Amino acid sequence: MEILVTGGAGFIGSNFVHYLIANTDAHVTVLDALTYAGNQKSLASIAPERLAFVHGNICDVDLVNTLVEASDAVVHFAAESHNDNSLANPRPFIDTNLVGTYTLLEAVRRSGVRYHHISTDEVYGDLELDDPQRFTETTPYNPSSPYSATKAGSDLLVRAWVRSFGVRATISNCSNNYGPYQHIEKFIPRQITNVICGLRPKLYGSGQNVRDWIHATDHSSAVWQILQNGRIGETYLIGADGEMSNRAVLSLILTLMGQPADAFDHVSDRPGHDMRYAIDSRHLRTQLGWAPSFSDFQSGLAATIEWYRDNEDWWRSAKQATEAFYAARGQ
Ligand code: NAD
Ligand code: TDX
Repeated sequence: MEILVTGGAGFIGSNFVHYLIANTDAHVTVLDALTYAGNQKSLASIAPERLAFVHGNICDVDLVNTLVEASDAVVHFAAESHNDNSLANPRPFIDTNLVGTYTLLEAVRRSGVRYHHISTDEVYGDLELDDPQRFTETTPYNPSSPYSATKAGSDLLVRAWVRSFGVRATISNCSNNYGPYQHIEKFIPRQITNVICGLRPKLYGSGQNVRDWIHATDHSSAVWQILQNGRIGETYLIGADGEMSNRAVLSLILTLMGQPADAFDHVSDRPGHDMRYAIDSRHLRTQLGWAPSFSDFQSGLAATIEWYRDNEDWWRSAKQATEAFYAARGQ
């Protein structure tokens, strides 16, 4: 099987490629523009006979058509993925998340190739801390940020291309991922690398905000399950019952790294900051028999901390620019 993975040099895309190499016989082609968020080192350990790397943009119609026609399936991870960047400059989010997805949809429409679309729980907006509800496949879309609005728009394009043109597509909306190869702009690796660098971790606002954490390997196994056995046209929510407040996650990082649990700074809150995400993944679990394998967040987090300690050459060159971006925003 020939699988085209867009965004395979990014955080979750590279974890998915490693999952495919370890658990299937598939040959993988990665299409990645190597933006600030892409890192080819994340794929360096993979044997060249299993992986082809194409440096290119998902908005490049001719390139996308050629690569899609040569594939049995497309799994689309490529995106501008960071909420804070979308607040500073939304334009790349329109181009990549909307026009890029449109370009891929037109290619699979022409060729009939199977397509899986990677999306986020943020399309549903947020929940109150005490709301007994969690997001399900029928929760109305209500995105808050330019990032989540473009992801919501891309999901709706997929649904329209399935209904109007018979494209063979599935969609998954996953909660917050953690694990190796995550860019240090994101919450968990930012705080881990701050501690390693002797900088104080930074908590937005009160830190009561809740995220629903899942290991990137569990996200990958769910996507592989959906690609093989998911029903065309369906949406699957992926989550591992990992709700935790940002403050609790940060205290755990500090404790695991031998620091006092309160050795962090409160900084300006994110404008429009979503309060809580929570996923009800029963549809995926009952229909496709999927279950996560990382059930202990503390040990998964400890392994992630070790990975950033052991792989300083992977992230060090991005640290100064990342912190300069946040410093200019008072964060
Ligand atoms: P990331 O920012 O780490 O990686 C994105 C990758 O896409 C990078 O390698 C980048 O170079 C590439 N890319 C960006 N624009 C491109 C373009 N125009 N053409 C080709 N390649 C391009 O992102 P991530 O955190 O790995 O997220 C991957 C996907 O998963 C996204 O679609 C995101 O919305 C979704 N998602 C992420 C999370 C999370 O917690 N990180 C949760 C749910 C869903
Ligand atoms: O320094 C920080 N301090 C802080 O308190 C950073 C970078 C973040 N935060 C907070 C904001 C969020 O409540 O931590 C939480 C997580 O922040 P991010 O890592 O930026 O993730 P989030 O905004 O929740 O979005 C993530 O999950 C859904 C991914 O970045 C998205 O791509 C995905 O769709």
